[in-house]
Amino acid sequence: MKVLRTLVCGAAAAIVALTVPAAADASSLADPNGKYCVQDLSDGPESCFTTEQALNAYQSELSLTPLLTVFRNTNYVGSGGYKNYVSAYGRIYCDDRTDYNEASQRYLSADKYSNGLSVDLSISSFVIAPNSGCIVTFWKGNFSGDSITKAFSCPNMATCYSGWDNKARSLAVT
Ligand SMILES: [Ca+2]
Repeated sequence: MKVLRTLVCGAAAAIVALTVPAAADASSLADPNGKYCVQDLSDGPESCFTTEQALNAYQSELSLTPLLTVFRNTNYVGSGGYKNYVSAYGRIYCDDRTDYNEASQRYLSADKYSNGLSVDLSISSFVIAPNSGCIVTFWKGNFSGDSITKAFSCPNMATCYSGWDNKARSLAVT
């Protein structure tokens, strides 16, 4: 019923405004209590949705392809919890500059996976968007302490980088 109601509202809005930005429909499905979230900006707003389908629709309509997806489990198992990070500049790639963060989070304790669990001290695998040119840096502190900077996806933080499984507390995509 919720979907039906939203569609009806969207149709009514289209009649009144005649032109409705494509993103408006997907954005209208946003639910602050939803567990399927995407972080839009550096320490900025995130958009959450009740269903994975709604999150995907939102990202699709905004042309937002996650530059980085982190997983609570190894081998990119989404059912164990995942979180997407998209470009703060609305891009699907990273340029050569490394002094601008395309996406970042100083306090991963503020971020939740799709299943509601905290991202802090729990990342076990991650995917960097293929051909995006992005690199990711993880820190063991809040933009402080030991760090690693990587350009390729990793299915198992324990074997890719010794001592880094469940250790990241902040990250930046550049
Ligand atoms: Ca983990």
